[in-house]
Amino acid sequence: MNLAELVQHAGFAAGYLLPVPQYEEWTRRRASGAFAPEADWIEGDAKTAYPWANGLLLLIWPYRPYDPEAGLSGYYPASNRSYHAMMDLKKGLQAAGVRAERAAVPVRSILAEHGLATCLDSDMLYIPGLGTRFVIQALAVALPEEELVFTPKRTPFTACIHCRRCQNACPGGAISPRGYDWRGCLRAFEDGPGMPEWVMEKMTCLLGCEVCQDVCPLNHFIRPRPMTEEESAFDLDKLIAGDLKPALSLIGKNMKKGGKLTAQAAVLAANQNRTDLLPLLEEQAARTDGPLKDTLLWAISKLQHI
Ligand code: B12
Ligand code: SF4
Ligand code: SF4
Repeated sequence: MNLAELVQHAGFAAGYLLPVPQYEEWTRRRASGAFAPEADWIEGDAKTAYPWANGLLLLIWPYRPYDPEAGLSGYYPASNRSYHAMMDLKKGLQAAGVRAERAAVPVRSILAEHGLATCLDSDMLYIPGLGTRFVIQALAVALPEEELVFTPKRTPFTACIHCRRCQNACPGGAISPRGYDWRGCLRAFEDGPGMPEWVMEKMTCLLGCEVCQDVCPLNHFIRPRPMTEEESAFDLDKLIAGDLKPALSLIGKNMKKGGKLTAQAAVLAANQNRTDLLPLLEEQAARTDGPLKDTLLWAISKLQHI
């Protein structure tokens, strides 16, 4: 078995084999409520969570963002592709007799600790040559002793030029001289069909927020790309009409969560002044109830008052 070849064959730009960590301070901070609820499923003490593993394979999947007018985060389609690549790699390892399981670990802390990446003021992780535009996947592995060759630690480095562009542009005020606070980050409130009004007012794209990464000069060497024909699945009219299947096949079924995509499409339609979508929004509102209906009504009211 050649681990580097398997990683490359699966389509990852890099795979780092690292010791299984045990982050007591990280776990304590999380328990004190310092982290967003989305971090609840992560195992700070990976040694206890994966006692059979002797290594962690951290996998890096770079991607290009979409043109800003596409109104879609490039991260989530890339995340879905990298997830399937990781599952293929897992099967390849298992076929070679190596136990491998997806690991829910604090991937940024691990990469930063080993000098393989560095954290910017925007709270995004940066890798030279990739900017912040990459997805990180992790596999816990039980490799035979002769294969257990860890990636050497590098000297920690800095990259942020503290230009404050992310701070000035962040629509929620999440980035300040005191650091990043998830309570101001739009993405933290976009997981369901209902969203706080301040989030809806400031949303600029579907599936998360791209603003701090778009403005960062450390990303400007990465050319955005137009959407493909297949990605027209994210057209707002289709999502508002509830035609979600083609879009979900590109981002994963777990993104469905109670009308979240339809809700985000309605909000974006309102923020983009898409009065042409008013009849469709009204039709959908008439046959919906609960938080999704409230979101549709918010979008309708906004469009009616332009
Ligand atoms: C919870 C979570 C969120 C929360 C909170 C985000 C946050 N910044 O804390 C919400 C839902 C808001 C969110 C939003 C987004 N997220 Co998110 N999120 C996560 C998740 C699941 C856990 C992160 C976490 O625990 N944060 C708590 C912080 C404090 O801990 P940490 O991540 O370990 O990182 C800190 C340490 O590394 C520490 N540190 C710095 N130097 C050193 C050195 C040492 C030795 C140590 C030990 C630690 C350390 O500083 C880091 C930053 O505070 C990770 C996936 C994962 N498995 O980790 C993805 C992840 C961080 N998210 C990611 C992305 C892409 C996003 C969004 C861009 C999505 C979008 N398009 O909207 C936004 C960006 C928001 C932002 N500016 O950070 C990517 C980031 C990739 C990258 N290049 O950095 C990740 C890694 C997912 C992935 N698998 O690729 N996310
Ligand atoms: S925009 Fe400027 S301050 Fe913000 S992360 Fe990028 S380099 Fe750092
Ligand atoms: S993802 Fe958006 S809301 Fe969150 S910190 Fe970046 S710019 Fe601010």
